[in-house]
Amino acid sequence: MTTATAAPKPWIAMVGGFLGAGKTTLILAAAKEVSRRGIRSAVILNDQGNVLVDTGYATQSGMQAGEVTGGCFCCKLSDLLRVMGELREFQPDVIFAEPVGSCTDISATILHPLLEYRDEFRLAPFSVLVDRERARSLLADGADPDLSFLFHKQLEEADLICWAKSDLYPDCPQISARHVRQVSARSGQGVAAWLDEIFSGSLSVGSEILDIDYEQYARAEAALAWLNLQVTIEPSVSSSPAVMLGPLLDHLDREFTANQITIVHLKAIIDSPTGFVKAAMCANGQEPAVEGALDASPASQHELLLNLRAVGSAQQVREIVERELHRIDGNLTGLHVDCFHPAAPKPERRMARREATATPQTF
Ligand SMILES: Nc1nc2c(ncn2[C@@H]2O[C@H](COP(=O)(O)OP(=O)(O)OP(=O)(O)O)[C@@H](O)[C@H]2O)c(=O)[nH]1
Ligand SMILES: [Mg+2]
Repeated sequence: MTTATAAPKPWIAMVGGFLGAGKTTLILAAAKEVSRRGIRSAVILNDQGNVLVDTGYATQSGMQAGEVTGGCFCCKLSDLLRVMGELREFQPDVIFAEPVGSCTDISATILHPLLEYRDEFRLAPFSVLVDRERARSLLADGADPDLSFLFHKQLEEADLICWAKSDLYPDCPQISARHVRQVSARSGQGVAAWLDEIFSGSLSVGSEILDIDYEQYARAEAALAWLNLQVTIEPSVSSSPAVMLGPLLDHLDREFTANQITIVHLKAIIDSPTGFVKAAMCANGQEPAVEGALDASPASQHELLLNLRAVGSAQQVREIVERELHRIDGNLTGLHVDCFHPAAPKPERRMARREATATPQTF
């Protein structure tokens, strides 16, 4: 790993949680909060494919971003270490890292291996974000067994559970976990206190190592269809980014619902010379959450990135997305679509024994 700078050891803060839990949004809110304190931060995004909406969003938001693509952090640990080293060139005090939202066993395959690099990095406790509505559906009887398995495993290995989106859900259900708090990236509630806690040295890192059946884990991840898409759109009539994106998401939602494909997280970012717009939905029929330049002027060219995670057939998902894209009145160029069911996770390393886990140093 690169040790080119004489800067103090940066913190590595892993922020996990299920697809759509609010990881990227919280990291961006946390970056603003630490910046107010004069602390520099960077982020590492991660995905099974390439062409990441999250990286586009983080970069548009002014954050120094690196990414590990083509597999989760655990299967790409050497890539994660390389990107952590590369980001040190920018002398961040904190590097937030967001594992793939369907990924688990992070304590054994990422945190404990990273603890061996404590001469170069300080590791913060592992925060796992939980969306209350997702928890309600995945903890209920009759929940999708694959998604429920992943969700339970993620909760089990958290050093700290954060009930996310507290602006929407002020109450959080009782769960048996040692450390729990509430945050809202949207209102800012709890973000500063969360940061204070993870950098206080008061919580252990990698306190739980999972007992996990990798065959079941592989089956659960493979139940998801994964689509990452990039395209340049030149509409016949100049249009604002919001006008380009809104109808596309509406049509996709309608078609997925008609074909019994369950949206787990559909997110898109459209970048135009007049501004960018990001939109996301975490369920069929949900009003998309939209951010960015909603009032941007019409433009003649737009770069679209779209990432979809859904329960259904990858082949069918690809057909629907390509069909809806081609309904747009205009020219499409540079279309690149990756669509697959995630391969079985094969971690580069797995440490089944617990290391010493205290984090004694603070800022
Ligand atoms: N109201 C509200 N919405 C939020 C908050 N945080 C995130 N969201 C919304 O939740 C959706 C998912 O947020 P992301 O930050 O993309 O979630 P993620 O966990 O990074 O998702 P993946 O990377 O796909 O796993 C987006 O529509 C966000 O705008 C919050 O604090 N309050
Ligand atoms: Mg994200």
